[in-house]
Amino acid sequence: MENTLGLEIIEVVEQAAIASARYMGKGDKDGADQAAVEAMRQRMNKIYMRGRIVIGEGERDEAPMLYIGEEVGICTQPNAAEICSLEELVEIDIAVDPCEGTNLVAKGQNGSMAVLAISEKGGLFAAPDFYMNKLAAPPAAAGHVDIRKSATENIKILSECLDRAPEELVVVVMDRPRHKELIQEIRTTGARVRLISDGDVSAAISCAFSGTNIHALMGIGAAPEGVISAAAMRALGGHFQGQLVYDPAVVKTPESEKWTREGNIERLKSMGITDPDRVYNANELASGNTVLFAACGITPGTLMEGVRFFDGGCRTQSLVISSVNRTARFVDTIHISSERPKMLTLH
Ligand code: VTB
Repeated sequence: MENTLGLEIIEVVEQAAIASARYMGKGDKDGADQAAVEAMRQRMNKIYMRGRIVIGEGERDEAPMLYIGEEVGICTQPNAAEICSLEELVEIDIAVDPCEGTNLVAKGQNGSMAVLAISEKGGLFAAPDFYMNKLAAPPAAAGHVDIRKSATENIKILSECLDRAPEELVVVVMDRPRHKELIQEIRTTGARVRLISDGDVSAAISCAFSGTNIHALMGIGAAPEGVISAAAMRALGGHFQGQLVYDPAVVKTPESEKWTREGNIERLKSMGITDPDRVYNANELASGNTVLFAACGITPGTLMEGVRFFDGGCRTQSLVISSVNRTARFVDTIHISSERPKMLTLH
């Protein structure tokens, strides 16, 4: 599964990123998202596989493409039996976020990417559309920091594990009113805070790499993005924990106001989640034997370059991570779209 798919999924995220990058800076976040979704779906449906979307653009009735439960890949098409030896094929679960950071693309800001994670059936936690409290940290701190501890305690542990003073640590937090106290607490320890408007997948994964100047991600983002981050962090050996947020008082949005705390606990129960307070780690969120992760920068980020167009083509940078091979592969690609481009860009 990993070798062939590993190559194909690079193209899936590349195509989504290129399509979305056309919308960069246009102030049209829905356009940026839709372009990524269409391109991702089109390329995915050319792969020789039997895939099913477990994290996608929403429920079937609210998303025309890449909805949860949608079957993707050549071997799910009506004439599949003629092309594919179905009984030999491993069924695959796929989590997608074709345009992670639609606002970033719309505003031409850094940090957006096309991203997906793949595993065998049942290998990815089918996260409900809830918020999730997250903690990501470098491999050296994995298993030492703990989301149940305070930010102050975790920064002390991080400082010991990385052998750095708190002043030399940078914690990424989403710039939201819900994080006012968290931000204050982190600053009090001496650590520095990098506030982001969107895109916590990139921030979480950046914790695993030195040179990004990101040492932790703390705070609340969306649960589906948490699963995708966990898929990468599991293979990288980084720390990732997530805890679902079911109390509407914690994150106030027009949607969350429709629900009560008890109502949310019931909703989770109906999805098979009986302990709403459970803390999930990376291995539980991405538990499959084989977990693959692929991302391609739309706008530039801490991990990857964005899409760079030139006359006759473009250049992309992607990251493919495999839990089996334990590889994090940065892939640089030139896409040639004209018969005779003026020149190919080297960087
Ligand atoms: C979160 C975060 C994502 O959107 O989902 C955020 O996980 C939305 O948060 O990375 P709010 O509802 O608080 O605005 C992203 O930033 C981009 O999809």
